Amino acid sequence: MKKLFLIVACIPLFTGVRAENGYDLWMRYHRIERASLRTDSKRCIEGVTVHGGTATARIIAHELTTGVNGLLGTAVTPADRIGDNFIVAGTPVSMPAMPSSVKDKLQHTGGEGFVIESSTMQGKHVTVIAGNTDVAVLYGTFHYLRLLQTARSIRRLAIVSVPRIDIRILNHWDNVNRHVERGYAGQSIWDWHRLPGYIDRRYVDYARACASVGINATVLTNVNSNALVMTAPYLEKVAELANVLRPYGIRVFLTARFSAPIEIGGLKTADPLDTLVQQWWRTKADEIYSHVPDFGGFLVKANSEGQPGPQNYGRNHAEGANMLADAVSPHGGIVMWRAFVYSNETPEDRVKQAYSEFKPLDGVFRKNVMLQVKNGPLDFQPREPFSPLFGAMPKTPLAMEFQITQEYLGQATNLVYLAPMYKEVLDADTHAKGNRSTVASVIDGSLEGHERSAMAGVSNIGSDINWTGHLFGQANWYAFGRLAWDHALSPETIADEWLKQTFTDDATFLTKAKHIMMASRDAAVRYMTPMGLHHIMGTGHHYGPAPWVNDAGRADWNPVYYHKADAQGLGFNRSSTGSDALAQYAPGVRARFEILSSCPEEYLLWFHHVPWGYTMKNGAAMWDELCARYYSGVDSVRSMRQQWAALRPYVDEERFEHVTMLLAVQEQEAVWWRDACLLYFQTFSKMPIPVRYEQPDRTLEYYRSLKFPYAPGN
Ligand code: GCW
Repeated sequence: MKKLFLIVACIPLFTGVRAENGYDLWMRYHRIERASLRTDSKRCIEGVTVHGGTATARIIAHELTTGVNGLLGTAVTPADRIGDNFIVAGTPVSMPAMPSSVKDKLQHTGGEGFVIESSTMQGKHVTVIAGNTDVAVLYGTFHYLRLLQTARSIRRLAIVSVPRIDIRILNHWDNVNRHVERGYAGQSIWDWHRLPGYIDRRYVDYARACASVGINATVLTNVNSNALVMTAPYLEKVAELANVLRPYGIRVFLTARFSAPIEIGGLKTADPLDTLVQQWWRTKADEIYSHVPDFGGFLVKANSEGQPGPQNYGRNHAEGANMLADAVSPHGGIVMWRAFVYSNETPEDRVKQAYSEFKPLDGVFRKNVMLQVKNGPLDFQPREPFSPLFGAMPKTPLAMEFQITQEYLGQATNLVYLAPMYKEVLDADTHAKGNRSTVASVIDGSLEGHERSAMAGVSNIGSDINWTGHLFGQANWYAFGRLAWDHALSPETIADEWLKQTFTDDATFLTKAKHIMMASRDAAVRYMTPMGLHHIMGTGHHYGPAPWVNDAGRADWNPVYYHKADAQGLGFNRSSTGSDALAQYAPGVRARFEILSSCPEEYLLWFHHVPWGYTMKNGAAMWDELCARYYSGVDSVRSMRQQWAALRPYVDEERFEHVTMLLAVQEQEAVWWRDACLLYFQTFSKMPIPVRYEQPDRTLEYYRSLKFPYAPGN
């Protein structure tokens, strides 16, 4: 007994910081460390009044008081009347006494934007949190709490914030059996078996977390879909989830299996031009809306990787999408049709196929169809150029699809902060309408004046206690939401916010931890796929390197298809002398990449087949530069480990050890990537790994023999 007490008593002494398992995400609401700031903030928050009687208003009152009391160590309870130094929250309807300056600003904030203003109301000094809807007020509330949590002064506030993207949506690749495709954080959080009766507390915490960063929609099911979810018993479960998410402003979408009319409808065909099929979908949509009146609509993966679709009946993607769009349009629903389409039968360079398929369909989709395009033309690689569809379909609203789960970016064993990658794509210039037609301006609708805009993120959320497997995976969920709300935010700012809320606002900690995060994506590119290499991961599970694989079920699932290593050199020639994928881009973009000597080196092997001895900009031979980058990638991970080790005094033991262990795994994996790839490419280059580097201590045969039959997410 005594012994046990001793051990328990020792733990807090270890760091002086209380143990945490990561479940609370960035919403921990721990007491603000700096006493002066706490005192200062307390003066501005003597009470809280939330107007309105809706479920959302109750959530606001609860969140605000829990947050404030936790952060300031106070015991404020929601009051009916306002007083001096109160926070007052509401809409122009629920709070008619709202100051006119705030009301004026709300003219321009739409249904989701908010205003936070230090003002006077009924003769009292107050901070007003206002929006045109309760959900907008909720977003304002979370923003206010973020200010407190990130140690900003709340004394004189004048904030107006409006989301730049309308639909900010998570895509769960969650199967109804709870297996998550490309999920590395346990099982699906949707416990279908116990729904609708049992409401897991996680659903509420998921909703809170999403709303706190402005995510307003979610697709519950995998794009490789199962028609079962559209049957009556499952729709009852979906309805329950929608009921939990609704007060947090989150609309539910489902994936629609194109062959559902056959599988669950008993029809002989799913031909989109068949009137019985059309009728079946209309009736199905009516049924779904009877369960979920604000149902968002369907996300569809069709005629891709074995999924059924309109082409099974000789129809095109627009005919398929429009049929579903007609079914949901009476209810205000939309269809998000994915452009991730490529075919085994087509010998065309895989990265060209989506454009070839969809570009001719520009202008023929219904108004309530959006085309959802992955950030790059291939498949969520560590670095890809932006998809040529961005800027090429002016008449069709294009939604961005980012991947948050790190399928090709170290899964849940590697710390890789993705905001710099998202940002790189968003800031890329498509040259669609002269200069500065960024991808961001395409997807936020501003370039072509589209009314509807969307950004989707393939979720990295699972049943693990810390939600995302790797604690730093939380930062990617966070960053996705923040960028979907405002793509002008910088990755540094977002990292800073996340770190402060997740750990501490200590300046030394922040500088070092931010440094780790900001360097991490570039490091991953270097130890996995430097200079434009791509898709050389293990086949199927995509875990680790396997550039040698050449026996996958279809040509374009083989790494050798992508790197094209031979005695002459390395890389995929996509210039006009090769597959000419560059012809799918605007001339300004094409010019940037077409000529080998001027092509930015981070994309070199994406666009060119480059001789091993080719002289790089720094004078090194291509092979030597390849070695240099692989080695520097590993060095970066080693440096990340060292930097993290120095942060022990700032982090509780549980989370500190979690990250420490995973960084050690990351280093091993980085070395594995480096050595396996270089040993393999060396069989073509026949050039030595420069002696100044530590030499691989395993053979290529060893690396080739590694098998991972139970790698997660597959
Ligand atoms: O990245 C690939 C994944 C598949 C996924 C597919 C897609 C859901 O390896 O698992 O399927 O993309 O985006 O449809």
